[in-house]
Amino acid sequence: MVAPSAAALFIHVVVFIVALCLHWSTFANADNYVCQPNAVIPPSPSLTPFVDRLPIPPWIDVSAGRLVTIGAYKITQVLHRDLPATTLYAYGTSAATATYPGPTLVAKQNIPSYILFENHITDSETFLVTDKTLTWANPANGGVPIVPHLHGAEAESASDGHPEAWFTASGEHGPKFIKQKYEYPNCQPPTLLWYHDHTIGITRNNVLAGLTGLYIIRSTSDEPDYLPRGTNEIPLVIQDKRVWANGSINYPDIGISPLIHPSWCVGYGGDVVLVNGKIWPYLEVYPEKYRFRMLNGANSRFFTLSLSNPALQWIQIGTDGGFLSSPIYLSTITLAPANRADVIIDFSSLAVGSMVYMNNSAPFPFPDANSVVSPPAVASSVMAFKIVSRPRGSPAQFSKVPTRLAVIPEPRYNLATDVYRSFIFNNQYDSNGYMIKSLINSEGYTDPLTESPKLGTVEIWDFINITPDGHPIHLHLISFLVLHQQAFDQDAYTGQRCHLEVQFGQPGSCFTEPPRNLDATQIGWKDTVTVYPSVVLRIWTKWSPRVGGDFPFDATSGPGYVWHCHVLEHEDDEMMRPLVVHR
Ligand SMILES: *[C@@H]1O[C@H](CO)[C@@H](O)[C@H](O)[C@H]1NC(C)=O
Ligand SMILES: *[C@@H]1O[C@H](CO)[C@@H](O)[C@H](O)[C@H]1NC(C)=O
Ligand SMILES: [Cu+2]
Repeated sequence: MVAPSAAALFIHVVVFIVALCLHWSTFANADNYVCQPNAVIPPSPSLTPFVDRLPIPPWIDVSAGRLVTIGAYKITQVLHRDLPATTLYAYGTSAATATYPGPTLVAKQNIPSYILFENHITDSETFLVTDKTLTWANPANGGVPIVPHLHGAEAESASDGHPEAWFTASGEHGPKFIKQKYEYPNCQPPTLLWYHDHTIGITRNNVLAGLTGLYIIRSTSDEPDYLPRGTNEIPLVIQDKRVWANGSINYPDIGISPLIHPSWCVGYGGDVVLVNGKIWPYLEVYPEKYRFRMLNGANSRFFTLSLSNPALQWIQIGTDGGFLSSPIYLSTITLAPANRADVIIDFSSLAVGSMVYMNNSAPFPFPDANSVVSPPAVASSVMAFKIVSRPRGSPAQFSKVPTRLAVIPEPRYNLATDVYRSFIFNNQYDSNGYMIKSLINSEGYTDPLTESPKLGTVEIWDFINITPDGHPIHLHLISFLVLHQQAFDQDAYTGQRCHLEVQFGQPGSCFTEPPRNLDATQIGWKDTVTVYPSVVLRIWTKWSPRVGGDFPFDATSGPGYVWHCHVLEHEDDEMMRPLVVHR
């Protein structure tokens, strides 16, 4: 590891001291989590798993250059055979066809798509309680403000779904609103993106209510044509919820520190897992290869996914930002909120009639479940696969696992000349020791802009996590590469008995290990990466398009971008910072 520049060191030390001043005495009850003991969140009714067929959201081709209109509607949808219909907010082309998750929008590389987003939700306020003590949209005329963000897209900021670019059904706009007709140039490698609501202070409500959908960029040049396709390419939107017996979503309405934030909770742990909007569904598959385009669309929950048949492995071919350089074979895949995985499962050795279960073993909260959560937010089942034979006369699909996929460049940088920034993730606690905020260098969304990278330059960012939680950090506009992570002694660091500027092995270093090799969740192009507690994670950013050259839009114009934690409860309570690029 190369030592940071003198200027960077100076900034780092200042930040360190500020963080200590505010938070020195506040680590006591760090693991009092979610909404305990102030609110008891009852479990969902007991439901039989694997009785509903996996729905496939409608596909909409957005590559024809025509304007596609996607509205947000209030709908009801049956989430499980034995539950009454649930009230949701959902995207679709009409009230009658809106679905949770919304339609999968399919774009072609280098062909712009034009989406007009509309808000048809006429409720006077969201049906999941709004915590009005947070920084939030707060429309003067009421209503449910929405603003869709296409996660992972290289897009102009006026089309990026800035948190303050919201709009209501009655036509009221947030202060950063420019337009509702968004343009996505799709000038980036083929991958799975997703669109979801991003409204300031109520993103967690709107996403849990159903405002989520997938967006695929396809490429004829950069994507092998022999991958599993058609009926053998299946999108999987994985989310957790808690439901009442009447079908309604159970989201706590009393917060962990109600005198400060009446209903805000530090996380949301559901006890049922939905895939494509059904609780514990099943999918019939032929004994062939399948390509699954998986998204963790949960508010807070991480998933560590495994397959119950030991003959099967995950063959991961892609991550958030597109293809890996070559496939990796894994027994588990961990997805933080907002992470995607492009995987192949080869069912061809399995007998017709057999079942395969997709299970989850990630702790909640992540990565340390030793917190007070009642009842335990266990969600170990995800979905099932039933092997069935192809109908007579229908030929098996030929497909294969590629050996080489994409060229991932070697990240080049020079800490003496490139901009270096470091960020300490710290929590704020109330006088009883209950967490009330997650912050970045003790700053939240409304604090002044500090991240303004120059177009075309490389910047090295260090994320230093002194909280008990893993934070999936998402940057808008660009994808990045992880350089490494290193564990450090959190107590010694916060007690100022050591330094992160000193390399591992040198006297006075806080590091407890040399820089680690990347794990499977860190390789390839990322737009969201998890920073574990007591870890410094270093990323390489380049503020230009992935394919090189200049952005096909003015990235410096419009309301700008944001970067934030993708635990939506954290994002909604200030773990988000403005991001504006300059020339
Ligand atoms: C569903 O049940 C919960 C818990 O009893 C209640 O708070 C909620 O109002 C009910 N929702 C509807 C739509 O009846
Ligand atoms: C996976 O899920 C299935 C179905 O719910 C269950 O029978 C099995 O025990 C689970 N396996 C593990 C390792 O948890
Ligand atoms: Cu977080």
